[in-house]
Amino acid sequence: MTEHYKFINYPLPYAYNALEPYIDEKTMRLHHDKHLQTYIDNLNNVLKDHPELQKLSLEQLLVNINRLPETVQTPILNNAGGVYNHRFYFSNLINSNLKHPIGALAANINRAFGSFDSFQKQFTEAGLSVFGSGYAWLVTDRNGMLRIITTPNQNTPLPQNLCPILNLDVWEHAYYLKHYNVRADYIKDWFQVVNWNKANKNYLFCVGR
Ligand code: MN3
Repeated sequence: MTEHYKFINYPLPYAYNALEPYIDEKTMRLHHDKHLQTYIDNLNNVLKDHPELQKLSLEQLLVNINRLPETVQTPILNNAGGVYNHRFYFSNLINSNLKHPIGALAANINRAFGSFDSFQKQFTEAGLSVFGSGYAWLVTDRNGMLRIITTPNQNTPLPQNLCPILNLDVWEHAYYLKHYNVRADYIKDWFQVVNWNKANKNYLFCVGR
């Protein structure tokens, strides 16, 4: 994808109510149309005054974050990160009957974490361990090994050369309307709407890169 400035907010690849009853329509509307839109608008505003950065993709901005002009590092980290993380989150959700990993990803989750059950426990713990706002991620490292990590705020795994397979948004805006303050309930429901087909494709991309 060679998308660069000026970024736009693509529609969700499913209806706002498609993830009901696990993630509610109102949350999806606000999350996509307000929260993600704000990150897009703010990113465009930062880039407006930096023509030298306008040809860079989101990934290029984020991988090279420490080499950007110092004054734009934080706003680009927060806002390009906000766009990247939300697009990734939304694109890995679906309401289907497939509730577990498939293919090469399934085999390697078993290898790395013992079983899908054990993976779910460890991933849930990671999501619960994020203090304040951030994400839990399933990534591959530079050796292609699966790892669970967390990132604060809108940081991404990209500068650490980690390749994302799944991310779980644990900012309160992702769940507060339906699950109130009970992040564990949201994580349980999120597992019902993970797009494991897409996750397996992400995995194959990551180990082939
Ligand atoms: Mn969010």
